[in-house]
Amino acid sequence: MSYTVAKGNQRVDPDEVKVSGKALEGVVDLRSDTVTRPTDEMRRAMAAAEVGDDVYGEDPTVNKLEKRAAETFGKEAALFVPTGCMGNLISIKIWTHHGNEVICEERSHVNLYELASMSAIAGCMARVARGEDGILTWEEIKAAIRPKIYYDSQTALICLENTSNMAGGTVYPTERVNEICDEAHKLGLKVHLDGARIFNAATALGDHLAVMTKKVDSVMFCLSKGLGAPVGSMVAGSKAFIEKARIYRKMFGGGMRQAGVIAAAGLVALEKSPARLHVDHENAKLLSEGIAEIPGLKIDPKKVRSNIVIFDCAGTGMTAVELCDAVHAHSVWAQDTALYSVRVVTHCDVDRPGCERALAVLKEVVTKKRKAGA
Ligand code: TLP
Repeated sequence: MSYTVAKGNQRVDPDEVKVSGKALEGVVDLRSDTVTRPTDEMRRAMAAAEVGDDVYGEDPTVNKLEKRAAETFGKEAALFVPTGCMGNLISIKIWTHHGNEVICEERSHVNLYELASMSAIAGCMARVARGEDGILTWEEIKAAIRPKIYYDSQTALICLENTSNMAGGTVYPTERVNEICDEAHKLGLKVHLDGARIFNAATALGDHLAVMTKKVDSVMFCLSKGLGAPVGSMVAGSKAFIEKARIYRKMFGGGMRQAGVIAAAGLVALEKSPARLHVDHENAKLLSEGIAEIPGLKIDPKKVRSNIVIFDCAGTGMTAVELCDAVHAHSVWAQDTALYSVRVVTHCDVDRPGCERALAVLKEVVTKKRKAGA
């Protein structure tokens, strides 16, 4: 049997486009905010990074990044991990035992895109709940909690995702997160936050990260998404949690050595990138408003609050893969996320003219198809 990555990811042929050191020349790559290239400042910081062996705790740049991350989130400690998936898995492993259940939203990354690692490695079952626009209420979570019957698998953890990626970058109000944490804690349950894009949520809410995440037991966030770093994510929580996280990171093969080289870019991302995220949100708004005006495409721009735009293309006569292929021919890259669902994500390597071009191409492709079908 052979495996493949998603059709959208396969479209990239490295020889197809010239790489200019930053974005791909002539391409508007809206597949994800994971595609960004490090800025010149990041590259300079990487070249100049002081390093040491981080498995011995001796990499000064990693130590600095971990300290800054903990401070930013008002947590006791933080740990640099290679990926968001590993950060989530480490957290799930710490808060659960084999045979436990983890409550998460149906469309959440831990449920759909982490290779069932919570089952395969942590030994847990995902218990999914459906929240309007990906945002769960305490009532919806409560309904999924298992009664304390000895032959029932037991709920141990609630995993929230902010922003909710596959619901279109929607944002948890901080009061909602606090209510969920308070109620969960009363029942002895832990709350982990997949905050891959928590900086986007903070920008949308105008809230402080430490306030937004005060009550969660652990938080994972990505340096390599909207913040633009080439590699890396962080987990943050209590000292005791991070001590365990360090052990599981090593167990999962993620103990890195002179990781200061990548942590240096992470530090630049952490300090510099949050201030420009509103630009990505404005561009996403522009895209969503333009898309809503194209006959055959459906989206409610009012729901677009951050850098992710997911729209329905069923009315075009094309599947999402066909639509993505058609725009790709015009150097606009988008990601199919379901049969008739397409995702475009804004980030620091796509500017407003790029988004305007993407809209013009979408319009042209859809209009052509509709005329051909008429
Ligand atoms: N998301 C990627 C894909 O895997 C879908 C993307 O392009 O959006 N949590 C959330 C909410 C995420 O969106 C992602 C990646 C992760 C965790 C995992 O991060 P990495 O890729 O660093 O393991």
